[in-house]
Amino acid sequence: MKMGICDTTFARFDMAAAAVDQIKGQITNITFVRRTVPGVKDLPVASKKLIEEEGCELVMAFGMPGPEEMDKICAHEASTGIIQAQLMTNTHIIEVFVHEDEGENEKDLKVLAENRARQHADNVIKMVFKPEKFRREAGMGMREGREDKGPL
Ligand code: RDL
Ligand code: RDL
Ligand code: RDL
Repeated sequence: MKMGICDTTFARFDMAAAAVDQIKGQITNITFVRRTVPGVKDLPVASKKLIEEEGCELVMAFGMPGPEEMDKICAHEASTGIIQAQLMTNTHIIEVFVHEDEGENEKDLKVLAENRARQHADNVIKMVFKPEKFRREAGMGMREGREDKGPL
Protein backbone atom coordinates (compact mmCIF):
# COMPACT_ATOMS: atom_id res chain seq x y z
CA MET A 1 0.00 0.00 0.00
CA LYS A 2 1.10 3.56 -0.78
CA MET A 3 0.29 6.13 1.89
CA GLY A 4 0.67 9.89 1.57
CA ILE A 5 2.05 11.93 4.45
CA CYS A 6 1.65 15.68 4.24
CA ASP A 7 2.79 18.19 6.86
CA THR A 8 3.74 21.82 7.42
CA THR A 9 6.73 23.89 8.47
CA PHE A 10 4.32 26.06 10.54
CA ALA A 11 3.74 23.21 13.02
CA ARG A 12 5.95 23.20 16.09
CA PHE A 13 6.23 19.42 16.35
CA ASP A 14 7.03 16.72 13.77
CA MET A 15 3.74 14.85 14.02
CA ALA A 16 4.33 13.08 10.70
CA ALA A 17 7.49 11.40 12.00
CA ALA A 18 5.59 10.13 15.04
CA ALA A 19 2.76 8.76 12.87
CA VAL A 20 5.12 7.05 10.41
CA ASP A 21 7.01 5.47 13.33
CA GLN A 22 3.71 4.28 14.80
CA ILE A 23 2.62 2.67 11.52
CA LYS A 24 6.03 1.12 10.72
CA GLY A 25 5.96 -0.56 14.14
CA GLN A 26 2.82 -2.49 13.17
CA ILE A 27 2.66 -2.83 9.37
CA THR A 28 5.68 -3.50 7.18
CA ASN A 29 4.56 -3.36 3.56
CA ILE A 30 3.60 0.32 3.34
CA THR A 31 5.41 2.80 1.12
CA PHE A 32 5.24 6.37 2.39
CA VAL A 33 5.31 9.40 0.10
CA ARG A 34 6.03 12.56 2.11
CA ARG A 35 5.40 16.17 1.17
CA THR A 36 5.97 19.25 3.32
CA VAL A 37 4.23 22.57 2.69
CA PRO A 38 4.37 25.92 4.55
CA GLY A 39 0.99 25.86 6.29
CA VAL A 40 -2.39 24.17 6.71
CA LYS A 41 -4.02 25.96 3.77
CA ASP A 42 -1.49 24.27 1.49
CA LEU A 43 -2.44 20.78 2.68
CA PRO A 44 -5.54 20.24 0.46
CA VAL A 45 -3.82 20.50 -2.92
CA ALA A 46 -0.67 18.75 -1.69
CA SER A 47 -2.84 15.87 -0.46
CA LYS A 48 -4.81 15.79 -3.73
CA LYS A 49 -1.55 15.62 -5.69
CA LEU A 50 -0.36 12.72 -3.52
CA ILE A 51 -3.56 10.87 -4.43
CA GLU A 52 -3.81 11.75 -8.12
CA GLU A 53 -0.17 12.04 -9.15
CA GLU A 54 1.56 9.67 -6.73
CA GLY A 55 -1.19 7.04 -6.46
CA CYS A 56 -1.58 7.19 -2.68
CA GLU A 57 -4.57 5.22 -1.41
CA LEU A 58 -4.89 7.30 1.77
CA VAL A 59 -3.28 10.50 3.01
CA MET A 60 -2.62 11.73 6.53
CA ALA A 61 -2.47 15.54 6.71
CA PHE A 62 -0.81 17.09 9.77
CA GLY A 63 -1.15 20.70 10.84
CA MET A 64 -0.95 23.02 13.80
CA PRO A 65 -3.32 25.99 13.73
CA GLY A 66 -2.02 28.88 15.80
CA PRO A 67 -3.90 30.55 18.67
CA GLU A 68 -5.06 33.77 16.95
CA GLU A 69 -8.53 34.34 15.47
CA MET A 70 -6.86 34.55 12.05
CA ASP A 71 -5.32 31.11 12.59
CA LYS A 72 -8.69 29.62 13.55
CA ILE A 73 -10.20 30.96 10.32
CA CYS A 74 -7.24 29.53 8.39
CA ALA A 75 -7.74 26.15 10.05
CA HIS A 76 -11.43 26.09 9.18
CA GLU A 77 -10.65 27.01 5.58
CA ALA A 78 -8.01 24.29 5.46
CA SER A 79 -10.46 21.70 6.82
CA THR A 80 -13.04 22.69 4.23
CA GLY A 81 -10.38 22.32 1.53
CA ILE A 82 -9.30 18.94 2.84
CA ILE A 83 -12.90 17.72 2.79
CA GLN A 84 -13.30 19.03 -0.76
CA ALA A 85 -10.13 17.21 -1.84
CA GLN A 86 -11.50 14.00 -0.30
CA LEU A 87 -14.77 14.34 -2.19
CA MET A 88 -13.01 15.17 -5.47
CA THR A 89 -10.77 12.11 -5.21
CA ASN A 90 -13.11 9.76 -3.30
CA THR A 91 -10.18 9.08 -0.98
CA HIS A 92 -9.69 9.55 2.76
CA ILE A 93 -7.43 12.37 3.91
CA ILE A 94 -7.15 11.93 7.66
CA GLU A 95 -6.83 15.43 9.09
CA VAL A 96 -4.57 15.50 12.14
CA PHE A 97 -4.71 19.00 13.56
CA VAL A 98 -3.55 20.13 16.97
CA HIS A 99 -4.50 23.68 17.85
CA GLU A 100 -1.65 25.44 19.57
CA ASP A 101 -3.95 26.68 22.34
CA GLU A 102 -5.06 23.13 23.17
CA GLY A 103 -1.82 22.77 25.12
CA GLU A 104 -1.72 24.04 28.70
CA ASN A 105 1.96 24.82 28.15
CA GLU A 106 4.65 23.94 25.59
CA LYS A 107 5.46 20.57 27.17
CA ASP A 108 1.78 19.59 27.29
CA LEU A 109 1.33 20.69 23.66
CA LYS A 110 4.26 18.50 22.60
CA VAL A 111 2.85 15.44 24.41
CA LEU A 112 -0.61 16.10 22.95
CA ALA A 113 0.76 16.46 19.40
CA GLU A 114 2.76 13.23 19.62
CA ASN A 115 -0.14 11.27 21.15
CA ARG A 116 -2.72 12.60 18.68
CA ALA A 117 -0.45 11.77 15.73
CA ARG A 118 0.17 8.22 17.00
CA GLN A 119 -3.49 7.59 17.84
CA HIS A 120 -4.67 8.82 14.42
CA ALA A 121 -2.04 6.49 12.91
CA ASP A 122 -3.60 3.63 14.91
CA ASN A 123 -7.02 4.71 13.58
CA VAL A 124 -5.70 4.55 10.02
CA ILE A 125 -4.33 1.03 10.53
CA LYS A 126 -7.67 -0.10 11.94
CA MET A 127 -9.69 1.66 9.20
CA VAL A 128 -7.65 0.09 6.40
CA PHE A 129 -6.52 -3.28 7.73
CA LYS A 130 -8.78 -4.15 10.68
CA PRO A 131 -12.21 -2.65 9.95
CA GLU A 132 -13.99 -5.22 12.14
CA LYS A 133 -11.82 -4.15 15.11
CA PHE A 134 -12.63 -0.50 14.41
CA ARG A 135 -16.33 -1.37 14.18
CA ARG A 136 -16.16 -2.52 17.81
CA GLU A 137 -15.04 1.00 18.81
CA ALA A 138 -18.13 2.61 17.27
CA GLY A 139 -19.98 4.78 19.78
CA MET A 140 -17.26 4.35 22.41
CA GLY A 141 -16.39 8.04 22.80
CA MET A 142 -12.88 7.67 21.39
CA ARG A 143 -10.60 10.73 21.30
CA GLU A 144 -7.11 11.31 19.97
CA GLY A 145 -4.36 12.75 22.11
CA ARG A 146 -6.31 13.04 25.35
CA GLU A 147 -8.34 10.66 27.51
CA ASP A 148 -11.22 8.98 25.72
CA LYS A 149 -14.63 10.32 26.73
CA GLY A 150 -16.14 6.85 26.84
CA PRO A 151 -19.67 5.65 26.02
CA LEU A 152 -22.82 6.93 27.75
O1 RDL B 1 -0.22 29.51 1.19
C1 RDL B 1 0.69 30.11 2.11
C2 RDL B 1 0.02 30.39 3.48
O2 RDL B 1 -1.06 31.26 3.29
C3 RDL B 1 -0.47 29.10 4.11
O3 RDL B 1 0.64 28.27 4.31
C4 RDL B 1 -1.21 29.31 5.46
O4 RDL B 1 -1.76 28.08 5.86
C5 RDL B 1 -0.24 29.81 6.53
N1 RDL B 1 -0.93 30.17 7.79
C6 RDL B 1 -1.45 31.43 7.97
O5 RDL B 1 -1.34 32.28 7.02
C7 RDL B 1 -2.06 31.79 9.21
O6 RDL B 1 -2.54 32.95 9.40
C8 RDL B 1 -1.07 29.24 8.80
C9 RDL B 1 -1.69 29.60 10.02
N2 RDL B 1 -2.17 30.87 10.19
C10 RDL B 1 -1.81 28.63 11.05
O7 RDL B 1 -2.32 28.89 12.14
N3 RDL B 1 -1.30 27.38 10.81
C11 RDL B 1 -0.72 27.05 9.63
N4 RDL B 1 -0.61 27.97 8.65
O8 RDL B 1 -0.29 25.88 9.45
O1 RDL C 1 -9.83 13.11 9.73
C1 RDL C 1 -9.58 12.80 11.08
C2 RDL C 1 -10.28 13.80 12.03
O2 RDL C 1 -9.83 15.10 11.76
C3 RDL C 1 -11.79 13.72 11.87
O3 RDL C 1 -12.20 12.42 12.22
C4 RDL C 1 -12.56 14.75 12.76
O4 RDL C 1 -13.95 14.66 12.44
C5 RDL C 1 -12.37 14.45 14.26
N1 RDL C 1 -12.97 15.52 15.13
C6 RDL C 1 -12.22 16.62 15.46
O5 RDL C 1 -11.06 16.75 14.97
C7 RDL C 1 -12.76 17.61 16.33
O6 RDL C 1 -12.08 18.65 16.64
C8 RDL C 1 -14.26 15.40 15.62
C9 RDL C 1 -14.77 16.40 16.50
N2 RDL C 1 -13.98 17.47 16.83
C10 RDL C 1 -16.10 16.25 17.00
O7 RDL C 1 -16.60 17.10 17.76
N3 RDL C 1 -16.81 15.15 16.63
C11 RDL C 1 -16.31 14.21 15.77
N4 RDL C 1 -15.05 14.34 15.28
O8 RDL C 1 -17.00 13.21 15.44
O1 RDL D 1 -13.54 17.14 23.86
C1 RDL D 1 -12.23 17.68 23.90
C2 RDL D 1 -11.60 17.65 22.51
O2 RDL D 1 -11.92 16.43 21.89
C3 RDL D 1 -12.09 18.80 21.65
O3 RDL D 1 -11.64 19.99 22.17
C4 RDL D 1 -11.57 18.63 20.21
O4 RDL D 1 -12.10 19.60 19.36
C5 RDL D 1 -10.03 18.70 20.19
N1 RDL D 1 -9.53 18.30 18.84
C6 RDL D 1 -9.16 19.26 17.94
O5 RDL D 1 -9.25 20.48 18.24
C7 RDL D 1 -8.67 18.86 16.66
O6 RDL D 1 -8.33 19.72 15.80
C8 RDL D 1 -9.43 16.97 18.53
C9 RDL D 1 -8.95 16.61 17.25
N2 RDL D 1 -8.57 17.56 16.34
C10 RDL D 1 -8.84 15.22 16.93
O7 RDL D 1 -8.44 14.84 15.83
N3 RDL D 1 -9.21 14.32 17.89
C11 RDL D 1 -9.68 14.70 19.11
N4 RDL D 1 -9.78 15.99 19.43
O8 RDL D 1 -10.02 13.82 19.95
